[in-house]
Amino acid sequence: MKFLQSFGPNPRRVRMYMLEKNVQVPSVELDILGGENRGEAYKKKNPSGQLPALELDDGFVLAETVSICRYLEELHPNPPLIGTTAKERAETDMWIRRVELDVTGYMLDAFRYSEGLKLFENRVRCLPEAAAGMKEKGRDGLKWLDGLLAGKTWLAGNRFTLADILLYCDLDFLGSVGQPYDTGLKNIDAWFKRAAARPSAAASLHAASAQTGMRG
Ligand SMILES: N[C@@H](CCC(=O)N[C@@H](CS)C(=O)NCC(=O)O)C(=O)O
Repeated sequence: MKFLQSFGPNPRRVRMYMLEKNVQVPSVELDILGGENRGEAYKKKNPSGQLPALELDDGFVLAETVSICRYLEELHPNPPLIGTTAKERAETDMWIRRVELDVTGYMLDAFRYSEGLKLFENRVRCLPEAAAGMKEKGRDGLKWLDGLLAGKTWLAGNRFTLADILLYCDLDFLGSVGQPYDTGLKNIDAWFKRAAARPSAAASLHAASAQTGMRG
């Protein structure tokens, strides 16, 4: 198995997940800032041209951070980061969808259309005119999550899950590229500090973060 990875919040999600699991997979580094992931060689492996991906021993290439983590969870169930019962797994999935569809998906696309435009304009269709509204949609979603976190340690209550990893890696990155969360969201702020204090948070940060100033 090979972990095809780079600097960036999505590869970091899988790095943090693997650190939490104490799982080591040999990795191959791609130059994401130089666009190696958009070249034909990589797109033959992952047609989306995005990182990360997991190349299995039979040659199959699994993309999408959540799908990669779900696969690793089946191989390495402990400690559970998705869930041990049908209800727990579904609950984690519910939070993952809320995080990605109602909060960070908007904010990460808005980054591509504004602060990240120079990097992305020749890679994907960019909608600069939509950026401001999408940032607001993301902020609305985060405010909603703030209310849902009241009285809880993690999104799924007492269980630290993949959903927390996704939200943490995305918010940490977004804060370094012009979309810091509102620290007036007291539940999000306390939750963020708890997530940042886990050893896997610092250990998953890519070396390129220091040079670029972007936390990924
Ligand atoms: N939905 C994908 C998103 C992957 C993604 O957006 N990866 C970013 C890195 S954080 C990327 O490849 N950006 C460079 C590019 O699109 O050229 C996943 O969950 O893996």
